Amino acid sequence: MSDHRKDDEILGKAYDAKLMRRLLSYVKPYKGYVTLAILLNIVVAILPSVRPYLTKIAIDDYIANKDFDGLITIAALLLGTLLSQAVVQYFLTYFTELMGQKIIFDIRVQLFRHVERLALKFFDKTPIGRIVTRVTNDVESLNEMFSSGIVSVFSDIFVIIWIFFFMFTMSWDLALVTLSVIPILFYATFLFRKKVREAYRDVRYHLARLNSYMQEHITGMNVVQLFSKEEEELKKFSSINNDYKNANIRSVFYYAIFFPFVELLSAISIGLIIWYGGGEVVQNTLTLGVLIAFLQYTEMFWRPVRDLSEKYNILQTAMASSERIFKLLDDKTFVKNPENPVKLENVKGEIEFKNVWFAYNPGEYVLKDISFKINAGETAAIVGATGAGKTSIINILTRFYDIEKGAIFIDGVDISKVDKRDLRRYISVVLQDVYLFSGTIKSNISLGSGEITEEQIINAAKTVGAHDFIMKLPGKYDEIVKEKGATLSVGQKQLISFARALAYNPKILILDEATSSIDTETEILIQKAIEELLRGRTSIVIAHRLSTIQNADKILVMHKGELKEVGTHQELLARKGIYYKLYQLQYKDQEVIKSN
Ligand code: DCP
Ligand code: MG
Repeated sequence: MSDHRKDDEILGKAYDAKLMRRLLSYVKPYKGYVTLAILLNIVVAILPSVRPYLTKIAIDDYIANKDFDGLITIAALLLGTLLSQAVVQYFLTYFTELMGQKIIFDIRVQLFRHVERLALKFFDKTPIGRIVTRVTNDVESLNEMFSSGIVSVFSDIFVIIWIFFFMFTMSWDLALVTLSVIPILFYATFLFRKKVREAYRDVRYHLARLNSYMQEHITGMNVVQLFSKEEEELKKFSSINNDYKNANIRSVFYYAIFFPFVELLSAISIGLIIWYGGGEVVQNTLTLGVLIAFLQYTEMFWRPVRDLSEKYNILQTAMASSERIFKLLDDKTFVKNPENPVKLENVKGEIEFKNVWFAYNPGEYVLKDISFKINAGETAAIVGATGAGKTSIINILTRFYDIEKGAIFIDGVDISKVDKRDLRRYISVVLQDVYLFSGTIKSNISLGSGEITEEQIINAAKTVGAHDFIMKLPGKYDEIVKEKGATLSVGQKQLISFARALAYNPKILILDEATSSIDTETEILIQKAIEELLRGRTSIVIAHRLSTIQNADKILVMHKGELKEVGTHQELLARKGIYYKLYQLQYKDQEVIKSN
């Protein structure tokens, strides 16, 4: 957790050359847009800077000489610059937004593809909210940089350059006087940036706290309500919310000081123009037109200056975001695929574990020296107390996690030498908690696989006994599954997940039996369904039902990460060991429902 906290606190430099180079690599495919944007920026910058100069000509050359035709020409020119500025601005905005959207589209795809490939180990450590934030908020702040940030920095700089150019050509001494406040401006900006940067870090930190608190509590809402903890949770939330508010107010405070201060500086330079320039006009060393043009230029000058300090924040946010995005992209928690994978073909389904050691965290072994063999077509039941390592056996057989020592074989082939996708093609897993996706019943059975026909879907549903209840739904197989199947019962969801496993007709079936109790009628359905599922294929069942255990060819008894006993129900009972005790404690009282 603390590691991720740090993630959100990444403050980053406002400009980091290495990060920027990597960011710019995303811009490369859109070089054309960038060139166009820069050209349009130059035009957009020069058009307004010409206007005060035109004003000066109007006053000094035409008004002074009472040249009415000249005035009309100037007026037409002024109007022309205004109109063309509007047109160019339109294209500029359009193309830069387009470019920004295209770039972040690419980044989002890359992020999603990367996250899909990450090993489950990564998700054990990373809260979902954080990954979602990367793909949404962080990418969005990059968009801001690409579309409004970077490009308009150019136009701000060009505007300033043009203003300087016109000011110095008209009167260099007045230009120097006007710009004498600039050192103060630089110093103020420097202080402002530093303060805002600190405040910004606080804001991010408190926002991250707020988000993870919200996420946790929405996920666990039923628990909160069951135990009537709403009031207390609200109090905790309010305190976090309050910290966040205060952090925001602190950051706004600096803006509230800085912007009026810039206004003040701008007023001072106007005062300087009127005092120094006015004096020169009186002494006839300066024309009135130049004085008025200078007043207009000063007004124009401060807007890009103010914008630039805002851009600084955009840049800084984007840098921090890109650092977090790249950190995610650089996370290489993959389950390694062999370079020259062995092809699994005509799998019969024999499974063998040879001296397997496994740990989720280095050194903390949850599976210790496990060896067993399941022949093709056999059903093996794994039993053991909670935390004994049953689910872990499944996790390593499907290569969600890699083992530390030993080897696992399917039909005599070491699975670490097989491509993960190839391996998983032969294995179907039905998990303890059924996960349904948004979509239809049909798409939840086929998981969108084009290889599975409608007929196969319906057959699978019929075999596991899900067909009847599906046909009673208003939309039948096209019924929309809402919110992870919240409108279906636990038993119904299980039947759907059985159908899903069966539709793939796997050689090896793994079933983590749910412990949740269901009514007798559904229980009969499910027992039947399980019998169907296991028929004719190698199966490993983490069994909680006595019926499943009794029907198994082999029972593997796990105890604290070790495989303690192997045998049939009768053999193990006769042994009077761990299984015997488990049976007395857990299974004996289960009524075996005769399904036929
Ligand atoms: N464990 C872990 N990290 C995970 C999953 C589990 O550190 N991502 C630990 C918790 C247990 C041990 O591994 O101490 C074995 O967990 P299993 O999930 O294999 O336990 P079972 O499946 O046997 O338990 P249950 O019957 O409760 O499902
Ligand atoms: Mg388990």
